[in-house]
Amino acid sequence: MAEEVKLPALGENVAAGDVVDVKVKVGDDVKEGQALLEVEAEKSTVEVPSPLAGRIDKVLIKKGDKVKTGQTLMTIEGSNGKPEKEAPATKAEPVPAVKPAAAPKEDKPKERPAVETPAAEIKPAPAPKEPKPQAAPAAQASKGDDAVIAAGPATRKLAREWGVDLNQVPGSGAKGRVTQEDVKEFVHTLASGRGAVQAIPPLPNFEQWGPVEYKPVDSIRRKTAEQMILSWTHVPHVSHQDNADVTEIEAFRKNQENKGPKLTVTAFVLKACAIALKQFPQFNASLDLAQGRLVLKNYCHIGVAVDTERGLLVPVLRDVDKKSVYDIGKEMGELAERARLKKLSMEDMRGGSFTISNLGGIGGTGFTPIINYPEVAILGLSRARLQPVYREGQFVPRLLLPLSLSYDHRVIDGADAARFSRRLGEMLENPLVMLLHA
Ligand code: CAO
Repeated sequence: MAEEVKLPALGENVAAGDVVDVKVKVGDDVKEGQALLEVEAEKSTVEVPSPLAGRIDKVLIKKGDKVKTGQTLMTIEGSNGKPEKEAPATKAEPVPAVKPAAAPKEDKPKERPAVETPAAEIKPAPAPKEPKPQAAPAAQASKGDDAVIAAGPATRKLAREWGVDLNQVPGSGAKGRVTQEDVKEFVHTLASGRGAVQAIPPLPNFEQWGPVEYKPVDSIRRKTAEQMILSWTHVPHVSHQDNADVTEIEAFRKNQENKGPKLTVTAFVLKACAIALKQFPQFNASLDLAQGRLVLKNYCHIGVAVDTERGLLVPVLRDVDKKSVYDIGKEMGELAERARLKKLSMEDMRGGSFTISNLGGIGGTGFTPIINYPEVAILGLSRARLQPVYREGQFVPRLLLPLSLSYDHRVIDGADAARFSRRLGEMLENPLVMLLHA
């Protein structure tokens, strides 16, 4: 009898994804573990491997389809007409692990060294290690960490459009299922209490003013939009601007060229941030209003915004405080490359406690980055420029790097933001100071 291949759990609270590639067709012989299709969810692409060796009997999905966890994707006739590996008696439904999809060959720059596939496979729905995002004070406490939110597609669509995290919505349906009415009620409560969320009015028909084109919003853009709405509607942002004199760092960086791994200004800023975050722990925190506490993190995992063809991705560098500038530079280069080659796993993008967004390689004099909720601060960098600086009675040319620090004003006061930025500036101006810290 043919064996059904079902969509395994893609990650915590990830109930569905988009099929971006189907790698087999009916009649194809496949080996156990061979990639059958690629599914994109939560900004990462994962391969669904074949659970057995055999011949493809039916393909029930196509590129572009939305698929849910547990949905039958295809059926396979096992070698000799039966599954090669019997499922253990206790296991009712075999759910294979999924792993990050390999990059398409044509995307791979010819002269770059091969990038290793991450060794660790994504196991179905690992136990969550970080708290759920907290709602505004008007909202009730969120559901248990393990809860996969039960809600229909129309409810999910409504929640997405209104920027509502379904984790936060108390469900009134059977077994706690969240209904459209629950989402509306939730928004109403928030809006009447704090005016934090407002329904977006429907768009006019633009065709009445001229020709238009329609481009589907892909899952990465959708996820980015959801995250931005969540942060922008719940967090009172302030952006503080400063400059850091990176003349010495730039001279050192140029001097080090071809003597070791490539160093960019971002690697030095990451190191400086790791030191400053220890000195200003409220910047390395999350606000838990429901529990009435600030969660101060004793680890330093910094996300770095990476601009890719598919949109913004934010892989996370772990334990930046424990690494040298060389190691940080090397690791950041590898993560950015994996982001651009579609090789990041969901785990690579989780658990950050602070974020850096460097637009300086492109240009600009300053901007107001949006905090990567549930973090409380983000540092934006713009293009470092040679500028005349008045020193000891004369103007001298110095390379000034604009720093734009956005912070959650519920947690961080303006004076602390100014101190934090100045501390960064001092370390970048005099990088030897960084040697004094682990
Ligand atoms: N000012 C001046 N020069 C800068 C700079 C800055 N702020 N940032 C980088 N540079 C320089 C680098 O030092 C490097 O110079 P050399 O070629 O002389 O060595 C060059 O620009 C290219 O750097 P890079 O961009 O390849 O590497 P990076 O480590 O500085 O940055 C990364 C890595 C991933 C941050 C960057 O490639 C990137 O994707 N930036 C965009 C982030 C983004 O989209 N943010 C917006 C998020 S919100 O929509």
